[in-house]
Amino acid sequence: MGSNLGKRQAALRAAIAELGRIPGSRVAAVATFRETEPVGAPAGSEKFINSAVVLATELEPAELLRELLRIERKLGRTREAGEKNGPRTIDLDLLMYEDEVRATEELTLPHPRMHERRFVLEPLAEIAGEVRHPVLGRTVRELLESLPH
Ligand code: PH2
Ligand code: MG
Ligand code: MG
Repeated sequence: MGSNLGKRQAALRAAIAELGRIPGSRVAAVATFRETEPVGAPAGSEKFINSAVVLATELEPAELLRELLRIERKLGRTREAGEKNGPRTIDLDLLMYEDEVRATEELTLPHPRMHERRFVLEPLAEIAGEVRHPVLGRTVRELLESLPH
């Protein structure tokens, strides 16, 4: 999860509360909030606050994704046409779902860029360091340790 627009910490806290209200779901772990430099975002973008959560859920991946998009909208996320990586009040990305591997138009699992992003791997390692990436065959901790410095 990330935010680089408006009240960033409040947006993350509100998102965590909403995640816990998804039917059949429970927030099992929350990583420390970290301020991070924007990666691949338009020049002059504000810093992000990033975190990650482990969600225990009975929902299927596609159902869960719909809930994440609903929460993004509820918390004021807008998507400007043609504006890739524009500033966002809240971004909720589904990184991994058990050992699920898929690439459909609506959802790619694991998240295709998670293994190259420190702002993802650092919080994730804190709460799910021993979870193994089902395509790369390495744990989150190993992926973090192999990032270039
Ligand atoms: N999200 C992006 C693009 N760049 N940079 C940081 N630091 N944190 C993010 O969450 C982030 C980003 C696309 O979603
Ligand atoms: Mg994202
Ligand atoms: Mg997103």
